[in-house]
Amino acid sequence: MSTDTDTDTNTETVSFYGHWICPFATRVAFALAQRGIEHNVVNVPPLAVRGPDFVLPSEFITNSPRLEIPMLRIGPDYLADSMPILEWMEQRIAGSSLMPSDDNGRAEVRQRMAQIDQLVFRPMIGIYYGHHPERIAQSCAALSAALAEIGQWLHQSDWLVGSEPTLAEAVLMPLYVRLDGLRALGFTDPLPLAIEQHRQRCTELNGWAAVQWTPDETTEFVGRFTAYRRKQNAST
Ligand SMILES: N[C@@H](CCC(=O)N[C@@H](CS)C(=O)NCC(=O)O)C(=O)O
Repeated sequence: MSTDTDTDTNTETVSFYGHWICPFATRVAFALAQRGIEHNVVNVPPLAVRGPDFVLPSEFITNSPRLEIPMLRIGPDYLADSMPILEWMEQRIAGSSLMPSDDNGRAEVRQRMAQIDQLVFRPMIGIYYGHHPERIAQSCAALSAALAEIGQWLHQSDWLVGSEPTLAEAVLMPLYVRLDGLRALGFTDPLPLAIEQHRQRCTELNGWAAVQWTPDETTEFVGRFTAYRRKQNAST
């Protein structure tokens, strides 16, 4: 893995604005922990989870153009949006990189990140925001097809790109974090063996401990979306 960076700003304060329930925030939380980057955590619940008295931090309002988590501060600078944040962390914070040192390897990681984002996130979110059984079944089928394709990548290596975990693992991690919740919400297909083995390996990484859900968090996630489905179905 590369230790090349444009500038060494490891002495700068890093603050992470996120929330456990947000899959995009999980990507950044994982990368911070996996890389061992010291940081402050500022909990910013998404709108649907926010209590009525919650006040958004002023610097979040100023620096997250869509008012979305995750947002990261490095020294005086801020950035929102998970994929650009992951890249920015690589440029701004030296050491323990999650990118290969060669251009081809980096290009492959970026390609895999984009593929995971496109293939996995839409059906994954479609499962828990789905309320019509047919749409939920379609999302489950699309997620299984995505995992079958990603499973192929793992036939050459233990990791999604090359011989070590990379930012591609950071992008996929939210699936593994909420898998039990997805199961409870109707995703019953077995994981391809290569994906199950990859999931197991990921749970042994340092970053996993920072993002894994407690049983209570899984229960809260399932309860929220069960109630959401009930409400949607009652109004249609
Ligand atoms: N493309 C963004 C999406 C981020 C996003 O959708 N965040 C949600 C929470 S999971 C959010 O903050 N929504 C605004 C809100 O709920 O207040 C990324 O990859 O970071």
